[in-house]
Amino acid sequence: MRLSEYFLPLLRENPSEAQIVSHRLMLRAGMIRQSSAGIYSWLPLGLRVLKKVEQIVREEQDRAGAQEILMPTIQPAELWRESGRYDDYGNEMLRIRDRHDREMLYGPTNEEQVTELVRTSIKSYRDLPKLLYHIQWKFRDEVRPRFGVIRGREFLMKDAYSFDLDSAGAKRSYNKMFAAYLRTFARMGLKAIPMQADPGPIGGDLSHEFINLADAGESDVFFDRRWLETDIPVIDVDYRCDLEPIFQRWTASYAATDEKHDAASCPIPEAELLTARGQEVGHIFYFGDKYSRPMQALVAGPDGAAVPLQMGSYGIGVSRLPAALIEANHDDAGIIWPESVAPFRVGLINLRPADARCREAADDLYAKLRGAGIEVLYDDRDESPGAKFATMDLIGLPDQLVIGPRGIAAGTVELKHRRSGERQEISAETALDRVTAT
Ligand code: 5CA
Repeated sequence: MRLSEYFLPLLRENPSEAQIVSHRLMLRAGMIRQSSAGIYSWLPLGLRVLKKVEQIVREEQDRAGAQEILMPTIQPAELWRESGRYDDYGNEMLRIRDRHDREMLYGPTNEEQVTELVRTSIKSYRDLPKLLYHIQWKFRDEVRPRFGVIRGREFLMKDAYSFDLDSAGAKRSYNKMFAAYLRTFARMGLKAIPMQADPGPIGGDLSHEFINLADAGESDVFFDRRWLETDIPVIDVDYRCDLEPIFQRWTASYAATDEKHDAASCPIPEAELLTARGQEVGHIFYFGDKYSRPMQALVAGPDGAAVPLQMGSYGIGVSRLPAALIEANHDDAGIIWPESVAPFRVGLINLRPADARCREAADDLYAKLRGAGIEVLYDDRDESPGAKFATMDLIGLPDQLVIGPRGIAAGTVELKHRRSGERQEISAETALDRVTAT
């Protein structure tokens, strides 16, 4: 993509409405634009990141055996009356009437809708277990939408739902999602610590939040100091095996959110306990028959008796993640994208587009990078070198390739690694090899 043609509305000044670094940088780097409170448009650069995040989430859901569906954003009120949540949900729910005066709502979550889907399709334990997910926009009329896409009113969520015959089966499904979440966040280079959590309005008695430690976090969290030294790798998981050891391993060190933590019953001594702020990037719940019982989602067990399905639900804040990733990956000059979610792999800068030799060399390298399947943003604009460097640092692509008259004379280009700041003068061929190697 040529920057001269790209829709990248950068902001020079720090926007006054942005209180935290990720919100500031997303606005300045032309990733998002606010439409109204807590509601955003995603511009080309931001949408690329959102899609990469979404794709990693999708691949790991698929790998765990979850099947993708797509349920509507608009739901009928009757379903929520059946579960008893229509009134409970209060002002956070956006309630709508259609032209026939039927009560509808913009879904804040989908437990009811997916339960209705399954109760009319699955009648026997032989069709279990099932794990279904979708990646769909939600609306919650939050009291305080803030921090950009971190707490939006309209936001993109991955929500998965599990259906099992009994609680042992439901725990196996819970463990699958638990392991899938460890892999998902690790692939994004994000350390998201699983913490015991309060299930809130979703319900149930077993629940974990996956928390990215960040000063700008909205939750207070309490955890064993060992977590600071523990990295969460992309673990190998065979989803056909018993995953309880993985669950045990990654919940062995104490970690709990504010609502769940109780100083009196905390199992570790105060000297080992740390407290910090965190951002919730995922939340998983086991709530048994909370929805299946009132909604009569029953299956026949092996003895022929009808029992309510055992269910869990599993959310990831897809549109919150780009911001959480920026909180964890930035410096004074701007964003530093992890490779797996970077909007482009390489930024190519032509320092002197008016110079025929520079243009020829830069066009040639641009063609070769694209030929090698590398996503590249090519700064071919007629701007000062300083402005070009600042733009590339701000938008945070993992590697920068710089072509200028001095390099042309020496037969080299400059390769700058955004995260380390390391620079090398190398031939264009070597640079091509380097960026295609990873
Ligand atoms: N039905 C369950 C799980 S599928 C559910 O709704 N869980 S949740 O309420 O915890 O939301 C799931 C995830 O969505 C959260 O972990 C968080 O990352 C994200 N999320 C929740 N509210 C917002 C919001 N207002 N803006 C952006 N992301 C949000």
